[in-house]
Amino acid sequence: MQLQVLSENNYVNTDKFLFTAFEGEYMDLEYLRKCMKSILSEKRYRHSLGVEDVCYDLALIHGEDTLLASAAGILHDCAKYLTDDKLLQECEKYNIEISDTERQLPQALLHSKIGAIYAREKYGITEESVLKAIEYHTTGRPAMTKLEKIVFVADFIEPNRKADVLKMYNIRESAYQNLDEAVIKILERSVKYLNDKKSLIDPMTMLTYEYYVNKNE
Ligand code: DGI
Ligand code: FE
Ligand code: FE
Repeated sequence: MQLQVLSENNYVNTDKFLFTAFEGEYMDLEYLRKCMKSILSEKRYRHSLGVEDVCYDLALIHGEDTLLASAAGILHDCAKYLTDDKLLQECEKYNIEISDTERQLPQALLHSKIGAIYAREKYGITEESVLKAIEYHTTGRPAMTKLEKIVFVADFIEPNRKADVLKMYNIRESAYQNLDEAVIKILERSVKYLNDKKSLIDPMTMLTYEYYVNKNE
C-alpha cells in the first residue's frame, strides 16, 4: 500500500485516491461515479460502470495501475451527452483540430476528444495517461499505451455489450490473453460494420487498424 504525506498526521492512500487539480485535494472513484450518474442517461451510466469494471480486471491481468484504469473507464464517455453543435463549439473553444470525418460525425468521433478536456477541466484529472486513454477510446491510435488499449478494449467488451459478436470472435478471450490481438479483432469488426453501413471511417481508425495488423504479422 502506498501512502503519501499530505501534511503532518494526514496521510492519503494513493491506491484509492486520485490527486485532483482542484485545490490540491484528493478524490476517490465514488466521487467520479456520482458525477457521471448525474449527467449520463441510466443506460450510459451502466455502460460506464461496466467499462470501469473491465478496465480494473484488464489492468490487474496486464500489469497496469488499476486506479488509473478504473478512473479512465468511469469517465471515458463523459462528453457523450453533448450535441453535435456543442461538440464543434467546444473544439473551437479549446483549439482542437478536427478532421473532415470528425466534422461530419461529431457525436461518434468527438465525444472522446472533448471527454478528455472535460475530464481535466470538470473532473480534475491531472494524470496525462488517463486523459490520453479517454481521448483515443473511440478510434484508438497507432502505438497505443497499455492504458489506452485497456480502455479501448474494455469499451467494446463490457458486460452490457451484445455478446454474440464478442463470442463469435472470442474477443473477450483475446482481451484477457493478448491486448493487441483484441485491438485487431475489435477494429476488424468495427471497420467491417462501418463499411456495411456505408458510414464514413475516420483516418485515425484506419491508421490504428493498419498499425496493429502490420505489427502482428
Ligand atoms: O461511446 P461508445 O458508444 O461507448 O463507443 P465508442 O466511443 O467506441 O464509439 C462511438 C461510435 O462511433 C460507435 O457507434 C462506433 C463509432 N465509430 C468508431 N470509429 C468510427 C465510428 N464511426 C464512424 N462513422 N467512423 C469511424 O471511424
Ligand atoms: Fe465512447
Ligand atoms: Fe463507451
